[in-house]
Amino acid sequence: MRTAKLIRISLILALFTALLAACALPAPPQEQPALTGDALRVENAWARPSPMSAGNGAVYLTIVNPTDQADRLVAADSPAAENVELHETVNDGGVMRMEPRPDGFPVEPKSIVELKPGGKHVMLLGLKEPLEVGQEIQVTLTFEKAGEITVTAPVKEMGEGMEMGK
Ligand SMILES: [Cu+2]
Repeated sequence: MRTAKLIRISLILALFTALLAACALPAPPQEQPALTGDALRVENAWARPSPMSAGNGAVYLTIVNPTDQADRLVAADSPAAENVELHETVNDGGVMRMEPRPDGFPVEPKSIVELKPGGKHVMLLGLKEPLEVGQEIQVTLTFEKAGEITVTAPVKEMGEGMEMGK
C-alpha cells in the first residue's frame, strides 16, 4: 500500500522534472564550445524541422573565434533552399518578430557568437523539400576574413516551448 503510493509520487515527480527540463531546453543539448585553437570555426550546427505546410526553415550554430582578429559572418547559402538569409529575431514591445540582417553578424576577436532559437539565425527560404528529424543539410557560411566554411547541419527536434521566434 505504502509502496504503491511512493511509486505514484515518484512517477509524478519524474514527469514534472521531464516537463521542467523540456521547458528549460531551447535547443538540443550540445557540447559547450571553448575558445581554443588558432582559427575561426563553426560548431554545433543544426536545423529545426520545418512544419508540413511551411516552406521555410532555420539553421542555428555557434561561431568560435579564438583569434585576435575581428571577423564578420556576411552570407550563408545552402543547396536545401532557394534563398538563404541572415536574420535576427527581436522582441518588439512583447511581439517577437524577425528582421533580415543584410550586413550579417560581427564576430569580435576571442569571442563566441551563438545563432540560436529566438535570436540570430540562418533563414532558409523556399525549402526544396521539408526538413525532417534525422536528415542532414549542408550550409556554407561566408566570413569576411575566414572565407567560406561549409558545415553539415542535422535536423533536430526543438526543445518544448520554443515554437515561436525562429
Ligand atoms: Cu528568419
